[in-house]
Amino acid sequence: MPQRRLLLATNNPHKVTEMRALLGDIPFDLVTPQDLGLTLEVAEPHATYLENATEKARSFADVSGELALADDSGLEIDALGGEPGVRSARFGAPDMPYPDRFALIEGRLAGLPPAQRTARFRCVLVLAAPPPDARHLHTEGVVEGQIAPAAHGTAGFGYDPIFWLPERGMTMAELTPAEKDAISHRGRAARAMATILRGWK
Ligand code: ITT
Repeated sequence: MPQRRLLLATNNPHKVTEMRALLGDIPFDLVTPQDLGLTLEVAEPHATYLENATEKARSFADVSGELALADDSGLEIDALGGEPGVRSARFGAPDMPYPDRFALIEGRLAGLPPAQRTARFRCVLVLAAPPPDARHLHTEGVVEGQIAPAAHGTAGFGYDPIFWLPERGMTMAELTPAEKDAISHRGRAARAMATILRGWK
């Protein structure tokens, strides 16, 4: 019997790679917007991950008629009052290269000791059913760390090279993909979502 489909409601290829690994054993065929020939840019005007992720999941489910899973995530730096937060993908300028963003952040944290460089990655996943079923639900995951003064590592994406994991003595970008998945914000949110999807009727 063909499996049901789950649309990964994202235009970020790094998220797709991580979600494929994290949701590999659920009873759904994972498809991307590209697989469906779908081009959809959803504005993310809201102040919370949950509102933005709900908007993305709902929009993709409505347009495609598929069960859709959206991810809204970001880096929260305590000394910057939680910035860049929901604006992580646009911090500095929408297309600013990450090394420039790292410099911007370090410019604002310069001189702070490690104890005042605390930060976390947060991920909110929203699952939205296609019409006429209007159900949606969410899971959330967090990983705590610090902002490293300089970038290290080449794995992962986004802010991973400056996200220092004190208990590992390395940045998120120095972990293998499997090691990142085991501890990451997305890994935590995805494992909770996988449990829900295994029981989804
Ligand atoms: P979609 O909206 O299409 O899913 P996006 O990249 O615009 O893609 P977000 O608005 O949720 O998604 O922004 C998330 C940003 O947070 C992402 O672009 C990175 O800058 C940062 N981020 C999220 N998860 C991360 C991770 O695992 N490692 C490093 N940076 C991450």
